[in-house]
Amino acid sequence: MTKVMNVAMIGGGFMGKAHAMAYASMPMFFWPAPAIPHRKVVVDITDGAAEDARQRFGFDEASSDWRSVVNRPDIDVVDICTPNNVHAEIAIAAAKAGKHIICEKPLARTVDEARAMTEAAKAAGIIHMVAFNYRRTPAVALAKKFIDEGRIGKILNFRGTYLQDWSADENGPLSWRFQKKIAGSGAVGDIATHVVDLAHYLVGPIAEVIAMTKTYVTTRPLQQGGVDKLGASVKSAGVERAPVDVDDEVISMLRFGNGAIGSLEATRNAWGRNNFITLEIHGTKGSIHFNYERRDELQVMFADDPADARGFRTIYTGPAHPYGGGLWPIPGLGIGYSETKIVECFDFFSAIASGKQPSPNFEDGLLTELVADAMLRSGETGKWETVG
Ligand code: SOE
Repeated sequence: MTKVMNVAMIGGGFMGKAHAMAYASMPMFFWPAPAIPHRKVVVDITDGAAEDARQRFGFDEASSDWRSVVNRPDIDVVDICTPNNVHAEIAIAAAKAGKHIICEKPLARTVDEARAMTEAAKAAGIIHMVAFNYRRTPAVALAKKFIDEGRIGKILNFRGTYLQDWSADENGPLSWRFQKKIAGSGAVGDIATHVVDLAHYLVGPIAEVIAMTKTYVTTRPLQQGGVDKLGASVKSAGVERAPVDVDDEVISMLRFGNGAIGSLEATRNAWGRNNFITLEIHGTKGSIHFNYERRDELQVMFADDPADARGFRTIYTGPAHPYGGGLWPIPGLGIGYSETKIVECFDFFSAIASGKQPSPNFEDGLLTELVADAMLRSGETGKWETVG
């Protein structure tokens, strides 16, 4: 009999939707499943919001008191889908209560918080994971396989971008993502960290950065009705505006510990770019290119191909590729954001079943936070900053 594990999900917003969907779907894709996640309790900030989330996302119970929920003996897993400002408090309490934890990215607002969470998780001996889901795209995992097999050779250069446009409208409301006390930082913490995580996964640890950060829109209309709408324009006339105190954009050069060099750009103000995560990696034996907006494809060039056939080839991921056994049976049927979350859920419960930490775990999340911190420092000093 496959083990059933009770999940308490804290936060019933956008990420709550993604995680609840993954809990329901994971065993349908990956069977036999490493465990069956049972949607036991969902927590939100009011009883009404929690009850809404319970009905919508299929949980047994609703609560507005995360503290009592994380201490319940019948809860096996705590899932943190809240804004960043409460990640540390919830994770530390859940670790002390001996629960396995999956936490949305970025791990925390600051290095100090990320370090405290990592220490608590390690001391408790629980399984911990940070939800950097883009590693879970089969084409990205295939890139990792080619790199690990040496088929690209020694990696020389990494170029990564994450471009979106949901904050390009200056009348988009002041979501918590524009407030340092809640988010920690702007594009750096929210989306550059995804690219840092991918760079760490594919290339290795980043050792030094030099970065420019920029805030284009310095005030925004206050959110109406407390709803966290991403990018939805509000009528600015008569709506009180408040300061934005985080970065809109970061451009950084990177030095990796293994000698590779690279660059990273992240912005949420690039009109026309929706979820434009691109990676290009050049090695001594070939190159790799990936664009999340064409996420079923990996572009690969092998330099030892005959001269008359040399060039990028397009591989459509399917059953022959990572996670292919669980996902769809024919290449080209296509995956979406949901599947990356289903794979993430599979990897998390596989880690619990095997007792081996998954990656990225809180230690990896802390390393990413250290890079983000170095970028923010460099944005101030204009100098190369060491990570750590
Ligand atoms: C907003 O930039 C956002 O929701 C990020 O917070 C997510 O991590 C990203 O996957 C999609 O965009």
